[in-house]
Amino acid sequence: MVVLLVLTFSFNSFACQSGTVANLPGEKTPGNERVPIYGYEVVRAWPHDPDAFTQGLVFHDGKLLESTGEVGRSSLRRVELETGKVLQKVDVPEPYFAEGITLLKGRIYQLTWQHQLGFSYDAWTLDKIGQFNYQGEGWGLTTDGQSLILGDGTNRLRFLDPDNFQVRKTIAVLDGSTPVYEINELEYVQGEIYANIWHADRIARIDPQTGRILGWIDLTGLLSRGEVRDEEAVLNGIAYDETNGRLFVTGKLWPKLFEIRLKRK
Ligand SMILES: [Ca+2]
Repeated sequence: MVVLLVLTFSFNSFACQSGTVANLPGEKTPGNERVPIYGYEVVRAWPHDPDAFTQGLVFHDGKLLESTGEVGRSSLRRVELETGKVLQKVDVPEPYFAEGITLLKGRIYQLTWQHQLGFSYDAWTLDKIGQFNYQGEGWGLTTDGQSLILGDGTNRLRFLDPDNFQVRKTIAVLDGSTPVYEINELEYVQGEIYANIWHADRIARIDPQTGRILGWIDLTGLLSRGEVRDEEAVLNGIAYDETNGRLFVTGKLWPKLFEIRLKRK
């Protein structure tokens, strides 16, 4: 009984610290449940620009849209899946460090890391059509078709109204009762949010309603040792081809991009 009270108390305290959190404390006893772990099999591997510091990845109309980071090297690109060839590129000027992207209603939204400024583009031409502000850092971005879902490197995901960028709701991502920090690139996949975790070989599967971790995808060994040297060349970049149910993953400065299929471990 005491343990239960302590757990409930800490869970509630956490939710309060995070502002308006949509999680429902007490709905389930947090903590002791083991979430499923998934492995993978590689369906196909394709070339990927090894100079692309991947921060955002989206599949659209048979091509990939990719956002690359680092000051002076940031960009938005349209990339041919099969060859990795950059078909179109818009440079993001200094001092901005580009981060996550998503596509909603014909517009691409792109975050920047620390400038609290995002850019929007026409998805067909990549013409820049606007900019917007948000609080805190910008890391990953995706959409459920209604809101922009923004990660800031903590365990919070904020749902923004794409018309005025006001926060509609915030969820705290928890694995049982443990906050999952440094949530990076995001992808909305069949009613779940898939998320890279910075410097981890794992993708989190997150319930968009509660923030609860529904499963982990273990991608250990996807890229062979020695294929990248940079310490920051970590797994980052998830895209989903909704029409054909294909899941793509890559990493920062990775020479390859993979289509993978999940296997329950
Ligand atoms: Ca993505």
